[in-house]
Amino acid sequence: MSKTPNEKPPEKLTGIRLTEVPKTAVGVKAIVSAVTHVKNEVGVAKGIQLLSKINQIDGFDCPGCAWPDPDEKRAFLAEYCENGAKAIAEEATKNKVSPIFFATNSVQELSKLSDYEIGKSGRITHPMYLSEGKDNYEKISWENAFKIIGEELNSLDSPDEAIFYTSGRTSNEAAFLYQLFVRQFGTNNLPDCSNMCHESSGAALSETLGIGKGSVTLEDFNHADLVIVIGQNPGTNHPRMLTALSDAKKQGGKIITINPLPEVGLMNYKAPQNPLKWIGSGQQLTDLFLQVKINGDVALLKIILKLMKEKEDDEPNSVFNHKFIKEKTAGIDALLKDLDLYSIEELLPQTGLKLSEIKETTELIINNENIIICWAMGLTQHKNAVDNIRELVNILLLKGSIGKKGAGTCPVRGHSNVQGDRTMGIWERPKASFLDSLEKEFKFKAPRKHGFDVVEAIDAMYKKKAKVFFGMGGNFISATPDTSFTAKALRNCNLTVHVSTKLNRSHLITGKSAIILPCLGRTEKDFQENKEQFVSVENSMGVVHQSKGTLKPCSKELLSEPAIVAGVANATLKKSTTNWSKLISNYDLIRTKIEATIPGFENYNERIRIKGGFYLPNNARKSDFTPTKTGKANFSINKPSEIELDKHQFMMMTIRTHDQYNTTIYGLDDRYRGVLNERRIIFMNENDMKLLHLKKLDVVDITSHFKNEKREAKGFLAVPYNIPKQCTATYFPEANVLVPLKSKADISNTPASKTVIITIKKR
Ligand SMILES: Nc1nc2c(c(=O)[nH]1)N[C@H]1C(S)=C(S)[C@@H](COP(=O)(O)OP(=O)(O)OC[C@H]3O[C@@H](n4cnc5c(=O)[nH]c(N)nc54)[C@H](O)[C@@H]3O)O[C@H]1N2
Ligand SMILES: Nc1nc2c(c(=O)[nH]1)N[C@H]1C(S)=C(S)[C@@H](COP(=O)(O)OP(=O)(O)OC[C@H]3O[C@@H](n4cnc5c(=O)[nH]c(N)nc54)[C@H](O)[C@@H]3O)O[C@H]1N2
Ligand SMILES: [Mo]
Repeated sequence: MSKTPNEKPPEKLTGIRLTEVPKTAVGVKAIVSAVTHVKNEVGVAKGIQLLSKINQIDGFDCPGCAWPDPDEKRAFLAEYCENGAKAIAEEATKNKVSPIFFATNSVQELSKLSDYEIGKSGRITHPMYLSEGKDNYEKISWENAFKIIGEELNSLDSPDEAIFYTSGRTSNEAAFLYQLFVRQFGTNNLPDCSNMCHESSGAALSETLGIGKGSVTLEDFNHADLVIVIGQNPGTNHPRMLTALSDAKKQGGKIITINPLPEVGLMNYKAPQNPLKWIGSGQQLTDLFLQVKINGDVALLKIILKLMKEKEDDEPNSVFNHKFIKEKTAGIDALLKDLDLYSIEELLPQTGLKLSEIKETTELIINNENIIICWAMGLTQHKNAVDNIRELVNILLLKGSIGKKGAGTCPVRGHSNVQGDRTMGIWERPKASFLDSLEKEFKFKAPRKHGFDVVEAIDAMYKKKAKVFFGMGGNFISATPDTSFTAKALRNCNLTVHVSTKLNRSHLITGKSAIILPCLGRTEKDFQENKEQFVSVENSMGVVHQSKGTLKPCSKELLSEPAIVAGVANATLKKSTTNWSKLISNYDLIRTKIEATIPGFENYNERIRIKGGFYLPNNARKSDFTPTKTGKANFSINKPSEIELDKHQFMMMTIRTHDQYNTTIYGLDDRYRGVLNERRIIFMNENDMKLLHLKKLDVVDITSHFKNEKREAKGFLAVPYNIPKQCTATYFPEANVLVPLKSKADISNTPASKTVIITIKKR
């Protein structure tokens, strides 16, 4: 290839406009924005057809977030949101990336575009091959594509030299087949987007409560006295959660929000389902807002725990639920002893808060019985991320606020089937019992050695210990940290393969050769042997339900994800005892196999046909903590952040705008934060800007510091914002070049994308 393609997004600015930060979320503007996106991408008629089927019982699961659907009532407008509409518009777009497109645009040329421009090119219509030394992808038959993949995989010295990544949109059926193929091939190298997402939640919850998933159901929000939303921006990322919060408030519940930013969606909300309420001032959601400093959460939660303990010491039985603690938990003495090691004075500066605010919060926790705690990436992407979540569990356990109506844990998942993929065995560290059942059912020897997670996979490719990268969805180069390092890692591979719907940067940063396998999206009809199929997915609350596309596929050449797995398996596995072609002829056959190997899927084919699906078993929901090591719910001892910034340094979190889905950029606006038509910005505290002699919209270069390493990102506009001192925010994925690969969470290995230490220099 003549020149190396760019792994970094271009530095060019797009013409920023700043507006007032809006006072309310959703309302008319959200509807207008949704309809405009749908109209522009797919057209009016098809758009209406699509919107009427999102999250309906006979429709498809929204490819947006994993927030659950109500078990019973589903109104036409109720079950989609602005960002869900954008997600489907993006998938159902009229724009096509055809063989002619690839013939006229070299990989190098395409890599000069922004992620926004690359994505807007559209849906990939044919399998494509970039052979060694070529500048352009060329059309290839499915048969030849599978053959090349099979030969490359079989030429490896060991199956552990291949990496099989998964993004969280893959259906249960496809995920199950995929992990089965990978294990029959002989490796557990199954990293997934979870490793960068809720892995910290899984680790903390399994250890403390014996299940890596949340415990609440949607109905619990109607019975909660107090909902705490910490490290999460539902107004943008899980808009339908605002309805649940609003319902909680209607029943008299209170809401506490803990976030470095006053995210507008949590502050004030106008329900999209109720046009009568679009006009007027909306509903105040948050009762108490704690504007915590980035990574100040453990310090804050420790102060709360200390205040709870003080009150309990003063007035026994006024705070702790002793009956629950005695019967259900282990480790309280160690926790209480550890709390004495910290002083409030010492912890307070890390939070950036006033003690009076924390006292008010503690009062609400003390005086309410049923507490739900919701969180997302604001807690999971730090060095002490697992501590963050375990500390939340400590609070719930002291109150006995779990395993009963209106109370419990609510880690709000990202991708629409990321939780289901894990249930199906997409995990680099599978349980022995899971492998035992696979072996029994499929009569093969499953590999037992744990595989690579995302960070380890990048390192292995960098060190040439792994030579083939296979991505089941996702956009590995743009989603992972340390963009330049990861690019080198991918370029070291002999072959990179992506199963994708839309063009993205990962198709351009390739191994010696590369293949794109275009697949059907959620919104499209899937026929196998002339019979229409449906798939199933699991939402954030453990409900497994159907999803069935309604549109004609955007190209005749597309295959479904299960069919692609079967194709690769047939071309790779010489002696498989599994009849891959038969399994994909009718997805009921795959579901029968899932039922035979994974607990909780009894009568899968029958129950998946029941309206709304079924709940998977959840021990924590039933107040049963026997699966933990002690057989009880475990209190834990956690550490506040150890990061100390020097005077010139800032903490940077990388967050999502209102106009993107991870690396898929819908548009260039962040309407809820008053930033239009620009993504290369850095939100800063006004006083910090003064100290650096920065004026609004000055251009700055950012350097991140980790151990002795430095990383640079150039050309960002400084935007004064309501954010705590020494805290800053930039957008993901533009700022990923600054996130060091080795800066990651203890235990879960999740990249610390919310605690990047930076310095800022004016141009
Ligand atoms: N429209 C849309 N929907 C999405 C996505 C999308 O990109 N677009 N992505 C999906 C995915 S995969 C995921 S994982 C989720 C992500 O959903 P979120 O976790 O809500 O997404 P982020 O933008 O990363 O926002 C993190 C929030 O945490 C806050 N925060 C950051 N650091 C800290 C901290 O140290 N402490 C506290 N208390 N708060 C902090 C930030 O200010 C921000 O409000 O959304 C899913 N849904
Ligand atoms: N700095 C920073 N980095 C982060 C984060 C952060 O907050 N900050 N968040 C992290 C998180 S929470 C996550 S989950 C990861 C996300 O990481 P990924 O899941 O890898 O990234 P996505 O952007 O969601 O993937 C988008 C691509 O998926 C493909 N796609 C879409 N739908 C389908 C489908 O139905 N099937 C198939 N096969 N392909 C499809 C399209 O080609 C699209 O370009 O990023 C992580 N990276
Ligand atoms: Mo995520």
